[in-house]
Amino acid sequence: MAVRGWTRAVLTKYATGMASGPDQKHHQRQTLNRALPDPAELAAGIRSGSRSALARGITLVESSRADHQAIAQALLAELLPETGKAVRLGLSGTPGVGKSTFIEAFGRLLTGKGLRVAVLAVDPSSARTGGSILGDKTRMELLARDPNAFIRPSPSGGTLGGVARRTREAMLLAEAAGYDVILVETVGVGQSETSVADMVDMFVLLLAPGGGDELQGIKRGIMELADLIVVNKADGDLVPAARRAQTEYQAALHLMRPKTPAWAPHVLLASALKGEGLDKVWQAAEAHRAALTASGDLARLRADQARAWFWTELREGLISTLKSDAKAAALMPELEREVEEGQSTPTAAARRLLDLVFGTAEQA
Ligand SMILES: Nc1nc2c(ncn2[C@@H]2O[C@H](COP(=O)(O)OP(=O)(O)O)[C@@H](O)[C@H]2O)c(=O)[nH]1
Ligand SMILES: [Mg+2]
Repeated sequence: MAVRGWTRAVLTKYATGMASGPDQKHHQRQTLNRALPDPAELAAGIRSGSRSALARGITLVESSRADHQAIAQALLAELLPETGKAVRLGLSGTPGVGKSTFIEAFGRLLTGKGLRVAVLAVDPSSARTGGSILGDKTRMELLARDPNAFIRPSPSGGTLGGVARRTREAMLLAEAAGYDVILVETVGVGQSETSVADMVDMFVLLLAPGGGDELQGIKRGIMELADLIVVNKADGDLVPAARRAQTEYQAALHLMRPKTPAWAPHVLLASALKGEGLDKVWQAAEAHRAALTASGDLARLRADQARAWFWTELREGLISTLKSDAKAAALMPELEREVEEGQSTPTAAARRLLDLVFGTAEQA
C-alpha cells in the first residue's frame, strides 16, 4: 500500500539517523519505540477498546510532526476496514443554547441503552477559549466518568480545515474502537457548521426558544444544513415560547428544499436540563439512518464526503508542496507584487509558479 510504503520510508529515515554502537543502537531503538508507537500494536490496542490507545492514536492524528503523521496515517490505513459503522451525528448551536447540557443528558441516555458514545468537537477558536468541550466539562461530569463514553475536546490551534481533518480522523479511530455513536459538537460560528455537516450522517441544530426575531437571526444556510432542529429549554415558563418557535421553524423548513426525498427535516422540542424529549431525538436519528440506508443515500453521502475530503487534502498538499519548494517560495513575493501592481494577471502569475514547480505539457 502506498501509505505504508511512505510510512516505512519516513520511519527508516528517522531510525537511520541514529548513532552506531550496538548498545547505543539498542538504547535508541527503545527510545524510538517509546516515542513512536508501532502502528500495528497501537491499532490492536484501539481495536481492543483501550481508551488510552485511542487517546494516543488521536494525539498522533492531531500532531503536525512528520514522524507522528507517518504513524497516524499507517494507523488509519490499518484500521480503515473497521471504520464506518457508527452513527455519525453533528450537533451545532450558539453558545448558551445548551449543547453541553444536551450532550451530557443525550450521551447518558445512549450509554443507558448499552451504546458506546464518543464525543468530539470542531472548534477552531479553541486555542483561545480552551475548547467548546473542555471549557465546560463540568456540564458533562457524569458522561465524562461513564466507561462507555469517550470525550475529546477540539484539537487546539490551526485553521478550520486542519481542525476538521483531525476531527474526521479522530472519528475514524473512535469507530475502529467500537463506538456506536459519534457526536461531533461545534459552536455556531462561521464556517464550522458546514465542515461538521460535511463529516456526519445527520446534522442536528440546537436552538433556544425565542421571539419571532429569533428566526431572522439564524442564517438560512445553517438551517438548510439541518436534518433535525431541536428547540431546547422547552421547560417551565419557556414552554409556550418553545412551542411557538417550533411552529415557526417548521414553517421555515417547509420552504426549503430537502437534501434528499428520503428525509424531511423537522423540529422537535426538548429539555436537556430535565432530560425530556431526548428519546425522540434518538428515535429521529434511528429513523433517519434507516431511511437513508434504504434509499442508498447514506452510502452516497459518505462516498461524496470521502471524495470531497480527498480533494481538500490534495489541494492543501499541493499548496504546501509549492510553499516548501525553495525556488517557488522565493518567486512568490515577486509574483504577488506583480499581481498587486497590475503588471501581471493572477492567472499568468499562478501559471508561472506552477510551471516552475511542475513544468508544462509543452516542455514535457
Ligand atoms: N431551562 C433550561 N436551561 C438549560 C437547558 N439546557 C441548558 N440550559 C442552561 O443553559 C445554560 C448554557 O448551557 P450549556 O450546556 O453550557 O450551553 P452551551 O454553551 O451550548 O454548551 C446553562 O446555564 C444551562 O443550565 C434546558 O433544557 N432548559
Ligand atoms: Mg458548551
